[in-house]
Amino acid sequence: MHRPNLNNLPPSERTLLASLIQQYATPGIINLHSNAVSSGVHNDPVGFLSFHRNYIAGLEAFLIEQGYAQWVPLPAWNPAEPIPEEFNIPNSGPERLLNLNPNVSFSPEFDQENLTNFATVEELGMALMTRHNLVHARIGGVMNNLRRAPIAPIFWVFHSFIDDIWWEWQRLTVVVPSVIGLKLADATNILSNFGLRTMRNANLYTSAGVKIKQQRPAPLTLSLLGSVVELYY
Ligand SMILES: [Cu+2]
Repeated sequence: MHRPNLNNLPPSERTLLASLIQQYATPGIINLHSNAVSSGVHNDPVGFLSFHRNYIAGLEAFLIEQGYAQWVPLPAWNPAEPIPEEFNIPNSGPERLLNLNPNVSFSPEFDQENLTNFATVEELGMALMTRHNLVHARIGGVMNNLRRAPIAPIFWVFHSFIDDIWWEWQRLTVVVPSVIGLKLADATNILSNFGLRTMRNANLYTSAGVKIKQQRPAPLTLSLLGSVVELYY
């Protein structure tokens, strides 16, 4: 796993992170997810993965903006472990989380050494969705309400965990298509079909085509008509 484990953070940091997530999760942000539910994202294995990756990226951008780059990439909560008390939100009212120990393991099927048994992203996404649904159902409360679930901070770090599995699968399997010489917009389109996206970063320039760097979130850098992009899994 490449995202830090939420349960390894000191409680005071978890408290702060949970409150920042709540600040970010305004009604407009909740609606983005609710609209995605309406358009069927949770029945489409690829849409499921890519929608939530972008959704988390919005929070990560907010954290950077607020001066908390240390939580980017967003920490991940493994649902084989209990929800930490600082993430027991909401803890009262009709939407309160009902079960802090859903006890759902993603092992061994989603362990690194078994990930390549998923031949396609559709297969992986389908298997992840099923297991993911069980976690939502077992936590209950607002987490069992697809349209409102992102009001719970645990939603975000749980999806961070799912995304990390996809990221790892991509790292092991995805062949990055050549986009050298294309305009940034065209390259971005092609790459998005592979679940990859471009980002500007002038510090990681390489003119030698695709280069994989061992850092999270594993940027691949290439030269596109003189502009520099990073490809993030
Ligand atoms: Cu979910």
